[in-house]
Formats: sequence, structure tokens, C-alpha cells
Amino acid sequence: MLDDAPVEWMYRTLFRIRFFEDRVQELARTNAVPGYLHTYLGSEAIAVGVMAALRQDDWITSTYRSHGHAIAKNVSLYSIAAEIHGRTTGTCQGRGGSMHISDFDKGMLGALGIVAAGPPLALGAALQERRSGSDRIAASFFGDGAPHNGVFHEAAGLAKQWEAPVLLVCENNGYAEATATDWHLNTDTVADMMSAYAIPAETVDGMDMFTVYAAAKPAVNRMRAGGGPELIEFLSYRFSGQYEGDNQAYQPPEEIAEAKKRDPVLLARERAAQMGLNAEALAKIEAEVHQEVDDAFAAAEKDPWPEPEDALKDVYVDYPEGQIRYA
Ligand SMILES: Cc1ncc(C[n+]2csc(CCOP(=O)(O)OP(=O)(O)O)c2C)c(N)n1
Ligand SMILES: [Mg+2]
Repeated sequence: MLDDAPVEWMYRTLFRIRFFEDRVQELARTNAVPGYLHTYLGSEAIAVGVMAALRQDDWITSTYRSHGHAIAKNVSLYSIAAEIHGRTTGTCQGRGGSMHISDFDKGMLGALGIVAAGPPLALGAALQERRSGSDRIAASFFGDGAPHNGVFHEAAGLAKQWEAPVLLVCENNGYAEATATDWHLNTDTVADMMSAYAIPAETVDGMDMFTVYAAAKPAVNRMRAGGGPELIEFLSYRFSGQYEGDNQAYQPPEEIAEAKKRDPVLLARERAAQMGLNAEALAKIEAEVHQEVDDAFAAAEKDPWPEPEDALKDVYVDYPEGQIRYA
């Protein structure tokens, strides 16, 4: 199953996410960007492995922890950096910020601040594609806290009723805010809940990007060939706090240290030679990605801020006279 993995893209993308998020943490520490910031450190392998299994024209939805998903969907680092900085060149012209990165041209339907807001949107996109005869599918990324919102269950139930090609990607990173997963889940896993909907589901390691890919690819293939929804729960660990500034007092230091032994970047570097990348090739990729991240932020930081009146733009659709259409 790994024979067709886009290996070089996966390494580049993994490093893009890690180096980008390292920079976001630095900026947060110096209060250099407005608004809340949630980093994806520790779960990078999930976005990389799933996106490697998807096509560019497939749809995804994301959460407030969205930078990694956007980067892996090939949204430009520059436009994400500019959005985080609130500049007019950002993906939402600086009006969304870190929690609202979207880029429809890249299939990124949106980062959403509301827990479990993504699955129903992905379901709508998947349903539309199936009804129109296209083989595009949709994937929704959400955390282990999402099943506590009723809309998650409505989306799962309807996805199965309609056999919509939606891949439910649960990122079980051990915590929902300050509550450990084994405290807040009634079942052992999120996958366990899916039997209620007859949705095929499995729980898989989310730290090794090739393991993620090997689980996601067959599910994607089944859905693309006409199959219905599936859920994959990937087990990772939240290296950072819930948000930047959270002191992580509730995460035992030894637990963090243990999880970091299987840091997705560490595992990827260990497997590089086996995947056909020697030390020199790997170092070159890492150096290039460092430069990309530097360039993206350097450019974004110089860009203009929106004007106050821009806040009212694009709130309502402004149809030209005589062109209102009701679908
Ligand atoms: C509907 C709703 N309820 C509560 C919140 C507040 N809230 C923000 S993040 C979060 C925890 C979500 O945890 P999880 O789904 O595990 O995602 P993670 O942050 O671990 O990626 C909560 C409860 C919210 N944003 N939306
Ligand atoms: Mg979580």
C-alpha cells in the first residue's frame, strides 16, 4: 500500500507543518499576532497521511487547530501566515484569522471554531458530489471532543442513511481542552461509537505518517468507488497546550516526554532511508522548507491591514440587479 505514497511530498509537508507551527509558537510568545492560536504539534502525521490519500479536488473541513490541514491541502504558507497576521492578503482577507483559514480552490472548505461543526458541512459537500455523479469525496477532521456535540451524531447517522462518501477523521490527541480522553469518553474509543450507525470504523496509530496513509488510502478508494462513510480514529498526542498560552499544568510532564519519544517528525526521519531518502536529500528538504516558512512570514508581516469598514464586506451576497437566482 505504500508503493504509491507520494514520499517526497509527504516529507516536505510534514516539515512545513512542524516548522510553521514552531514559528507560530514563537510569535504567540511575543504577542506578535492577534487572537487565539491553536497549534497542531504532535498530530502532523494525520494531516499528511490523510491528505496524501486524497486528491487535490476532494473537500475537507477542519477545526480551530487548522494550520496543518490547510498546509497539507496545499494552501500556500504565505496566505495562511497572512491570515494569521490579519492582513488583507490572507485566505480570508484578514477577517478570519487563525481559526478561519479557508481556500475553496484548494478544497479547504474551512477551519471552524465550533466543535463538531465540520462533519455536517463535509456531509453536504460529499452528498452534492455523489448526486452530481462526480467521484470527489469529502473528509472531515475533528477532535476526540466532537462526539459530545449532538450534530456529530446527526451527521454520522445521515451520512450512513445516504451512503455519502465522507471520511470522518477523528484526531484523538488525548485531551479535549483540559480533560483527558479516558475521562470524557464513555466508550474506550471514538471508533466504538460508530457501530450505532453501522459505519465501518477503526482506531489506528496517528504518529507515523505512513501508517496513517496505509489506513486512509483503502478507505478513500472504497468511497471513491461508490462506498459510503467510514471513520478512522487516529491516536496522537497534543504536544502543545489547548491554545498558545495554556501552561499544560494538567498534562503530566512524564506523559508528554513519553509521547515525544514517538514524535511524528522523529519517526519520519528514522524511516527516511527506508523510504528512499538518504540523509543528504532529507537535509536539503528540511533546509528548503525552513526557508519557505521564513519567506512566508517575512512577506506576510509586511502586508497591509484591512480597513475598519472592510469588516462589513462579504457579509451578505450582493447580487447584481436582475440576477437573483433561486436554486
Ligand atoms: C460547540 C462547542 N462547545 C464548546 C467549545 C469550546 N471548546 C473549544 S476547544 C474544545 C475541546 C475540543 O477538544 P477536541 O475535540 O479533542 O479537539 P482538540 O482541541 O484536542 O484538537 C472545546 C470544548 C466549542 N468551541 N464549541
Ligand atoms: Mg482532543
